[in-house]
Amino acid sequence: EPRVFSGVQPTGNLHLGNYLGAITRFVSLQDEYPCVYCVVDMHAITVWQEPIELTNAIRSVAAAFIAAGIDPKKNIIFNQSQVHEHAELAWIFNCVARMGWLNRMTQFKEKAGKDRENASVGLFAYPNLMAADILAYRATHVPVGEDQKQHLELTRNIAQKFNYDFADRIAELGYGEEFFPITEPVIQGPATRVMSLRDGSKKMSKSDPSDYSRINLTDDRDQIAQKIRKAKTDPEPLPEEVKGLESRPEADNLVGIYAALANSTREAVLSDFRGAPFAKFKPALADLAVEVLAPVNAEMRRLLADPGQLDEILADGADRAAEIAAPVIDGAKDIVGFVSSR
Ligand code: AQP
Repeated sequence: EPRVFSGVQPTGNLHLGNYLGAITRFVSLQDEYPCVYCVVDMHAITVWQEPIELTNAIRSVAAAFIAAGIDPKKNIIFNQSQVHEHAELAWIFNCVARMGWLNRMTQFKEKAGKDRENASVGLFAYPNLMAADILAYRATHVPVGEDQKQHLELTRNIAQKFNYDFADRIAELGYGEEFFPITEPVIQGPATRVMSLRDGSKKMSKSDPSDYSRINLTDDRDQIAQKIRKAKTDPEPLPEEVKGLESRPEADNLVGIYAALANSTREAVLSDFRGAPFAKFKPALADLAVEVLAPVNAEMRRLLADPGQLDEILADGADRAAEIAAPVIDGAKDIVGFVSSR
């Protein structure tokens, strides 16, 4: 039975990469599948978060989900730490996943940097918690940006190893051949990897020290226009065909952003602009970005003005999420051989 799950970390300002690579994809899947979208606050604390900022960021991600068009009645929007099943399943997965698998995770290497001895244990085990998030709902499809591909591969490996290690028990208890599905990543659209506006070789990221590297969902019209005007480019005009974007990372990035904002493709954008110079393309991109983001921004502000209502939406979502996750985690505990108290 198909189900979509994905999460976003409440770790600072959401940016255009999060929006185009993930959140707009969440919206487009909601008519096709039952969807569960999570504010992954337990992931956030794998690196230090000021408590008050974390609280605000949690509500801000929930507001962004709703402002972007996710319907919290039709789907589930909730906060990871409110559904304890995630942590329980993550512990079981800590005991399924191998050190060698996690040692290969490039995100840990990037985030831990040179001072690995000082990284939190949570940052290292992060992908196991992510596997638990997904598999607690037996999710079959996970929309993410390109950067999460390796973690999803790990989720598949964990599901496979669990299904294999406990195969006899899974069959004996009547679950058939596999208890956890082998989840498919959904990495689609023209903006699966939005790059920094200052450096076409780095992804747009919340933690980049330069605010000019990214467009935040909270930026106003002037900030958006100024950041696009200052975005790094080469001196050539736009090519007429997609082939001409090869080895021009900054141009490719801006055209990809335009295509995603316009719900179009790189091909169509290039054919519309017919080799225009950046002096013409950038203002058009800025106008489009403002046109798309301004209503999202306004709706986020409106929602954030009533935190009590957002908290209610999250609490309701958590109740509905737990209804799905609880029997799955009970099943997993039974399979492992724990004695049930119920
Ligand atoms: N630049 C990006 N382009 C496309 N998709 C992106 N995503 C993140 N950056 C880009 C996708 O957004 C979703 C939520 O991401 P996250 O906040 O959970 O984690 P992250 O990837 O660690 O985000 P950041 O902004 O890059 O934060 P830092 O700076 O802390 O590393 C995911 O689906 C992700 O793929």
